[in-house]
Amino acid sequence: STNPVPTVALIGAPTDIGAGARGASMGPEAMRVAGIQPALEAHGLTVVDRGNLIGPANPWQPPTDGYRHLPEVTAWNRSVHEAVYAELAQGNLPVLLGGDHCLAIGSISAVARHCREQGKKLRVLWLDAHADFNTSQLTPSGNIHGMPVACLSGHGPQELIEIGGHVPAISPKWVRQIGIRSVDPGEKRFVHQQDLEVFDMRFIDEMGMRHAMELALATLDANTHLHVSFDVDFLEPEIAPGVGTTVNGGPTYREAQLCMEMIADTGRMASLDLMELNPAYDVKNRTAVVALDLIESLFGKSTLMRKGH
Ligand code: B3U
Ligand code: MN
Ligand code: MN
Repeated sequence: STNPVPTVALIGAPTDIGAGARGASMGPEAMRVAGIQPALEAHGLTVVDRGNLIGPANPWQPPTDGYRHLPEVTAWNRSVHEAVYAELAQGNLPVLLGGDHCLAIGSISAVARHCREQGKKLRVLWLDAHADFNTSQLTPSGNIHGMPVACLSGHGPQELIEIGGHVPAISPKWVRQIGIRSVDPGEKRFVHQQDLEVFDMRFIDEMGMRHAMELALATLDANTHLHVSFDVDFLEPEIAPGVGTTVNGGPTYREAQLCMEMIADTGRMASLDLMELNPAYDVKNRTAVVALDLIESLFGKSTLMRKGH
């Protein structure tokens, strides 16, 4: 791509407000300890660390009316929305360091708002073991980190679906989900009903990561903003134990690398979420190191080896 390389802006969102296990609040610091800023700078990128956003503490209460911590989740997402939107408005590439995946409501609504204002198309790649497409009626847990794709698509509580000022923030048609292997029964029906395009582990087993990614990245053009929402539980737990909700049978290290490299090759990634990293479940920050390695690939770590390809 001949586009100028944007400044990468790291935004920490240290909360586990939407999760079912505590500890994702420590994710941003674990990525800094793993060395995210110098690692990206070593690839020639300009990186600014905006530090951490501030929001309400986790009161650790049971759900009410199908939602756990809805007022606190709303406050955190408003803050994430403003921070991500501000970076995009300056021409920067925001990297949201979560924090649990409920915060994708704030970040992707900001990306969608930016795209609407700039007349750009949006493609969202959702790398996750879960579809995150629950509603208060369908959820088995009330945890809002299981609901962000539904909320962004206009199915959720008013205060969350309207954060970007436009309801729905996105169309499910703009989303491609990769690596999915744990979907609740009612959620499964809703995914089919809303026509979400899902490349689940069965598809990846049969067709390979390469084919899945070719399809997921098809029809991107020069006017497409590509957003990657990377839930660390996407990965096989053997290589990434540091998440609250591990699900066996995820992409291997090699499959995940190929996934990231194919995204990098498009030259279209313009924003990123790195979510659900949970140091309380990790072993010697191993999962943060793996996540950083994959993020480096997203930013083109291996392109030199493909020169003249
Ligand atoms: N689908 C389940 C579990 C879950 C979704 N996302 C995560 N876990 N991380 C739920 O509670 O909605
Ligand atoms: Mn998720
Ligand atoms: Mn997940």
